[in-house]
Amino acid sequence: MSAERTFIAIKPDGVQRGLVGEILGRFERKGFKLIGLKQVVPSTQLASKHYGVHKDRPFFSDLVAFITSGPVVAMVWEGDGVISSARKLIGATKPLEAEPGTIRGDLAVNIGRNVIHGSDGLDTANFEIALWFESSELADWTPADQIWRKEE
Ligand code: IDP
Ligand code: MG
Repeated sequence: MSAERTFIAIKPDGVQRGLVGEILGRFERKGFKLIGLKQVVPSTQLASKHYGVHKDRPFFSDLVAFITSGPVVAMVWEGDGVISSARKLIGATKPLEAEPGTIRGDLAVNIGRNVIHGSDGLDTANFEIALWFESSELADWTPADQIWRKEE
């Protein structure tokens, strides 16, 4: 059985503000394993599918327009409990309510420019990974320090 994986994306504001290394480094330093990484300007079709759950919300068209406005850094990270842990690293949706120490708490102020996306559950993670990545773009590998990364 393969370990848990999640889909993480640095949104166009994070890329434009030069925060890619800062954000990527937090996941790396935490001890999660990088499985896939690419920069892509998403199509409207891709963005609409990705945010399909929000299609009836008033901010949907702005959200899709924003996410397709420039490069997004799309990633897959793997590790024990990575889905919920990544959500904790990211922080609350509203950056002004996100705890200091979280990515949004430290790096953002605006809900429409909250720098990063992370899958909110197992089904969402599987859906989003398959939506953004071909399986050939995902690398299964064993870090040399794997023993130090296990939960117990
Ligand atoms: P999440 O990114 O923390 O999972 P969701 O509720 O899934 O938050 O919303 C997806 C994205 O839509 C948010 O990250 C944010 O950029 C945007 N969004 C959510 N609620 C609002 C809002 O009330 N106004 C504007 N944008 C919003
Ligand atoms: Mg969400």
